[in-house]
Amino acid sequence: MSTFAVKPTVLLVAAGIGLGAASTAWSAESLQDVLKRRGLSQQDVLAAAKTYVPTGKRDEFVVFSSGGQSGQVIVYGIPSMRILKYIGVFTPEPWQGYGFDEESKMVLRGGRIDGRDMTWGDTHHPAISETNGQYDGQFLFINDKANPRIAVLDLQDFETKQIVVNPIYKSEHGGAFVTTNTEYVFEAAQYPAPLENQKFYPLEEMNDKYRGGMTYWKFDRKEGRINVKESFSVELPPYWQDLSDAGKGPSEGWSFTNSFCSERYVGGIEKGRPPYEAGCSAKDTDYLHVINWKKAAELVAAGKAKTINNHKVLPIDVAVKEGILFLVPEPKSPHGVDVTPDGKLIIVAGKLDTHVSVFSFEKIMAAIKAGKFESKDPYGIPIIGIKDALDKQVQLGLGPLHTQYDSKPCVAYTSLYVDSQVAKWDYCTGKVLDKLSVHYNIGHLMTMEGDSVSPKGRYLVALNKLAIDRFVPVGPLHPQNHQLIDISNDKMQLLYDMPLPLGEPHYAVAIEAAKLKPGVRYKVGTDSRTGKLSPDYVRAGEEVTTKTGNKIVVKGTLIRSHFTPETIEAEVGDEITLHLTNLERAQDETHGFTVSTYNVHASLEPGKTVTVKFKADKEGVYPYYCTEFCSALHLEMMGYLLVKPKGWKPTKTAAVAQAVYTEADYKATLKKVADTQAVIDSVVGFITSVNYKDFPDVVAMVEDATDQLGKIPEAKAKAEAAAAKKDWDQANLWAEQIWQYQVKAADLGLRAKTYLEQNNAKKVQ
Ligand code: RUQ
Ligand code: CUA
Repeated sequence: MSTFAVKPTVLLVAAGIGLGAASTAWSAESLQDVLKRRGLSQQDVLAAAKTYVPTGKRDEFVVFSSGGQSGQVIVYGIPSMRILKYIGVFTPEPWQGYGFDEESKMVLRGGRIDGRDMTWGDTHHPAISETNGQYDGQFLFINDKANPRIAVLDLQDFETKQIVVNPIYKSEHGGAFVTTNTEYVFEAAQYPAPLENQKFYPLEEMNDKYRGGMTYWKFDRKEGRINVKESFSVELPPYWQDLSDAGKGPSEGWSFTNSFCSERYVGGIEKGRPPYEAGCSAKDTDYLHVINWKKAAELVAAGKAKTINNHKVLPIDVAVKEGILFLVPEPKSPHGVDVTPDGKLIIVAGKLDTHVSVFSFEKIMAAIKAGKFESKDPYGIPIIGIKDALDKQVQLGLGPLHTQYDSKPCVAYTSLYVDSQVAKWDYCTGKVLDKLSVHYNIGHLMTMEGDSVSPKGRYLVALNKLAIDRFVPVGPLHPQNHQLIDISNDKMQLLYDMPLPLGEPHYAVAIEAAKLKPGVRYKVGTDSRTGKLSPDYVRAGEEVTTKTGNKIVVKGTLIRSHFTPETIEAEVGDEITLHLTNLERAQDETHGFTVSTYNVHASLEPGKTVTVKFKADKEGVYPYYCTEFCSALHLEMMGYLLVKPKGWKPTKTAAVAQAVYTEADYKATLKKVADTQAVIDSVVGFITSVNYKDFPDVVAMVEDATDQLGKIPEAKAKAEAAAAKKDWDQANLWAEQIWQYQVKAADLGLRAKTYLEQNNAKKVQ
């Protein structure tokens, strides 16, 4: 038997003995014993059973959470709360090579502001693309509050594809929110400033020269990108626009944006003035902005906008004259604006109020139609009387912030920041149904597909701002605490605390896992950031290195467990560009790439082509290697970058040091090869005896294995030619290479076989 076949048997026997011993120990401890030993209550066990996802099983929902100051997106599953991925968005992310390879640098470059690279971001509000008001699982949008930007992520591969910079704001908060068919992605300003770029006006001129606004980014679904040219903004007064939501159903075509500091207060502690916090919360009400975005888009198309910083902005006076912009007073220091799933009501919370205000879209429209306004603001915008717009107000508790919806009609959940509670209530009757304490000081909360026209109920996540005593202490900076809550019964039940150690996640969205259909491999040669084939990819056998002047271009490939080429020779000062293609098709066969001390890194998932560029500006010998543990010979997946001093000439030809092999070694290797072939034949026999072609993942593995086997004849010819010359070193090494190809093919074959067995492949004759 070959060593290849023996090893697994030995392992199995060892594992069998181990298991036998362990199972005796396990059976000695009953569930009751464990409860006692760990001090768990029945309630704890119930919660555990509701969140536990056994190995091999998957979560029901997938969450996309903002990663706060990390500038990333965090992906995790519900109910297990297991983290699945961090996605680099506004900041470089080394594992994914994001910001270290040329393709992703292009994406980050789209987020440059005033010619400067922004290497951090503060992600706030993710939004999943919608079709007819339902999450469709195709795209994710998220904003950067600190440096006003919006990013587009494609859920085909969970990668960031585009970053757009807001052309007129200096800060923002209320983005991203999408319209019911993702025609537009909203981004509202936060702190007013002059809209013209790099233009100074003193604070005293705030009322005249500072502005807020609401940007409508046009989304081109076919391209999967925001169309910057067709995007526009509506100019708004220098109130501090906050959060937004899109109308749906009857309110489709409208957008709602709340605001605070409509006092337009200017602070200045250093000059003896009371701080912003006092001046900006003095009035009893601020304004909800009600905007007809559909009409606004038509007005912009009709040329009614002015251009600021190359961007179309619909002026306030035009918006007022055309009847597309209205204000509704909202109490007090408002926060959160959430349209009900049926699109009829708009729920606004007030940070300093104990109520939530439920506004009626129908009433708002009736007032507009009747021209019934209580007054105008200083900018001439009609103000609808609060009584003419309110459906009801409901007292919930201290510090209400955000509202999410249940699958059950009329049921809503509102976060209470000061009370550290979630309030469950009925927005049709105004009754409070239940309250649950969370830990601590909840900001946003999120139900499953809770922003869509058909929320899925089941679970709620409380995004708590403080964790305080919930976790093992890790120093003064605490992780955030996402708490999972079961909302499928009348009473809410707290199930799970999840620490999130990647910045302050502001908001999250959850989608049914079944709606996501990401790919597991790229078409070979794909530049994932553009979604197109890279002009620089090569297939196996086409690898090439060229040098023109001081520019070296390598078009290489990666496949278990080697790079082609394995040596790159350069002179100090050469500029090196590597276009690397991962030829693998098998799922999860990612290779990484780095050149030591040159600060480059790439992640090459199956089929991907990535470009790495750097200047070989220092003499020396620099190993490059694969950074993903991809195979048994992962550590051997390497090569050398040789950076020679200018004008260097070899002085003596040193033979490459080699072990000395004999004819007996060669024969032994040939025997090993023959034995391994027998294993491969039996695996192939099994695979072809079943309907493997019905399993695309297996087909990909078989293709990869065939690739590996296909290289054997060339190696075999080389081995035989060397043997004919009695060059046993070369003969043995090429025979070893044949065995390497076999081992990789066998590895793939065995994986395919296991897959087929587990998925009940059927016999074919
Ligand atoms: S908000 S601080 Cu989403 Cu309550 Cu940003
Ligand atoms: Cu490829 Cu490790």
